Amino acid sequence: MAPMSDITVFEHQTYEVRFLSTLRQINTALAGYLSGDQAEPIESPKGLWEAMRYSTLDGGKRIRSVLAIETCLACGGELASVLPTACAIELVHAQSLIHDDLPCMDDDALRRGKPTLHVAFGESTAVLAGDALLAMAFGLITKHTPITKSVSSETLLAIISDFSDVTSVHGLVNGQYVDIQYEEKPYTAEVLEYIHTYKTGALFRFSTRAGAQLAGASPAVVEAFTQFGQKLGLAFQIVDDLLDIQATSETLGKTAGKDLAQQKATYPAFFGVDVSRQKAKMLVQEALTLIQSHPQIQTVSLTCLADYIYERIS
Ligand code: GRG
Repeated sequence: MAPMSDITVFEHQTYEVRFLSTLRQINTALAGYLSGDQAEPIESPKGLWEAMRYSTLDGGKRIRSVLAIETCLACGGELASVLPTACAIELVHAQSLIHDDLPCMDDDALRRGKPTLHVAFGESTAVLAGDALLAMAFGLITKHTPITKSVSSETLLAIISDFSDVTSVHGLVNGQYVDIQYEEKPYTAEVLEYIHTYKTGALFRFSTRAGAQLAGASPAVVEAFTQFGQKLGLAFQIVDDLLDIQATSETLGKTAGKDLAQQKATYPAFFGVDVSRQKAKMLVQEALTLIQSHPQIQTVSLTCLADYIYERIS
């Protein structure tokens, strides 16, 4: 598929190499943070750490954490400032997937191309590993973010406060709750947007907002990135819904066709495939317009990521 924006194929290839390197840095940092039992082999609960690593390392597109990092860099910030928050985002994302897959939620047996955590380690370990990842995420931000000229303690407090909203009843939990309430029930376009704004949009919104805050960006730029993440998150979810009906379980690494089977509120079920794709495209374009109006932002890498969100096939 040709890039949606005016970014050249060469620029796309150049940035893909850079994103792979960013992804490796995220994975290395995550592996370090999750090596706790290796420091204290006797006292530490080995099985729990193994479960946390099983679901967090070795897989995942890392789109939210890469977005956080690229936003920070695009605003003139430094990798060291944003890396702990980027990893915290991945821990929360992993936790949300573990709990989403549980029998009492979406009841899935396949995630990231391997058995889900409760299938591999048992249900109680899966619940506890998720709990541990969620709480640990907050610690990563407070313990590992260096305080610098552009990142003050006040900035960190604001980020932690946002993170609390995103991971609670003001964010993912709310989206998941409403999503489950509407299974097999009639819903409106407003309900659909509400579910995905919270369930998926909230973590994308946090990722780009925090990325800008950690670069010491102005309030206007932080606000632009807040909306940017929100729109990209919604576009990501629409494409996710489309892939659920158009791709195979093998390509996705998770069970395809699940939304239809569980009669979930999805964009293609409500609007059809073509309108859904148009909506995703429009959201990506609107997101890019928001940041293009700030000349101090380096938009090329983010434009490539936005293109990827619309064009991805897995
Ligand atoms: C306490 C934070 C918290 C959450 C608990 C279970 C739950 C409430 C929320 C579930 C939210 C959820 C599963 C949203 C789905 C979002 C989504 C599109 C996931 C797929 O993301 P990808 O494709 O996955 O980025 P990879 O595997 O690539 O990382």
